Amino acid sequence: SLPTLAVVGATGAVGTVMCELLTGRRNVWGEIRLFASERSVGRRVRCRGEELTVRALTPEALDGVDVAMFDVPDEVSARWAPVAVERGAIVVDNSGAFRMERDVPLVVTEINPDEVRNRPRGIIANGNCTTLAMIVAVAPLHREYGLRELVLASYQAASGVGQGGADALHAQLTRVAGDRMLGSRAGDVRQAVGDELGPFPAPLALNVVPWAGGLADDGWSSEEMKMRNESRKILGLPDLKVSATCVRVPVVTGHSVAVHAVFATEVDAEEAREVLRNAPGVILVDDPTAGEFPMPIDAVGTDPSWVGRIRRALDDPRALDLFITGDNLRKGAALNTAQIAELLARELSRR
Ligand code: 2RA
Repeated sequence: SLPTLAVVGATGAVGTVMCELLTGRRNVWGEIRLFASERSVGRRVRCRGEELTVRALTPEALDGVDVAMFDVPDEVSARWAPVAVERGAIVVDNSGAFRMERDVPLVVTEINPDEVRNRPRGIIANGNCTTLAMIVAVAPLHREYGLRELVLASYQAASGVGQGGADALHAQLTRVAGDRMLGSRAGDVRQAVGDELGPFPAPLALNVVPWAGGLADDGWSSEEMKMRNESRKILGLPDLKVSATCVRVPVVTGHSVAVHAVFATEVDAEEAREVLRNAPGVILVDDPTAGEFPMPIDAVGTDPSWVGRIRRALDDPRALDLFITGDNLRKGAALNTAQIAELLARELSRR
């Protein structure tokens, strides 16, 4: 019989995309159970052509679950993932709670799928959405040239912080619409946006905000630390040099990253394009004169990482500059989680 799947956090931004994905992908699941926080319990949600009732998370409700996907805040995963494991499930966790733990593999299905078997705690972690979009395209270049250093700048969408982020951006855009003078005087956008900041530290409409996540050490943001630490772990390069600047931009969905990647050997832009053309999970969009480059408005709702603007650095024959965009709710979250879970479903049905 097919394994039973639980989706914990089924009504959030990522959970909603997860239900869409489960509807569209090849079905490998028996029963699907949806869980969410108290205020969504009882809601009817369509998933895989069925109308499912959202349940409250209790230890007993997890009995009989084979694979549990968690798309919830860190503290909810930290508390409930071990409960799901106790009840017999393998957990695929999309939060940051376990990613850097030594005995929890951090899996990107195009890069290190075999790591799913290395799960002494019964937990497998999914990467942060900004890291994921970028790493899917950087890994094949690493295999070709041997990565030494990454200098990154992110352009992150509002939905990266969940549905509340996307809602706040839309509300702000309504407040600033129509006034053609807005943005030409210091403070005028702040005034127009008023108290509609949502989860952001400053207005996002008509602005860019060089801050994502919380404060880590020495002025770095937690998001910048995640890009560094997760890239190292996924690629198996503990000494990789990584410097990231994470920036929130007024985009609803689709995280982009400008990448300066330094390698061990000389690189060639056309050869790099060929590598990326053949890489799984990547789509090459690199014809600037035809207006073709990776952009969130095109990448949203799609599975691959879009890669373009590939250039060899003018001052370093071992370095490439490129631009990557990926749907932060798909490969950045729900899709990679679903892909990991499907590897587990295959393993379970072989038993
Ligand atoms: C963000 N990557 O965009 C983070 C968290 N999912 O805010």
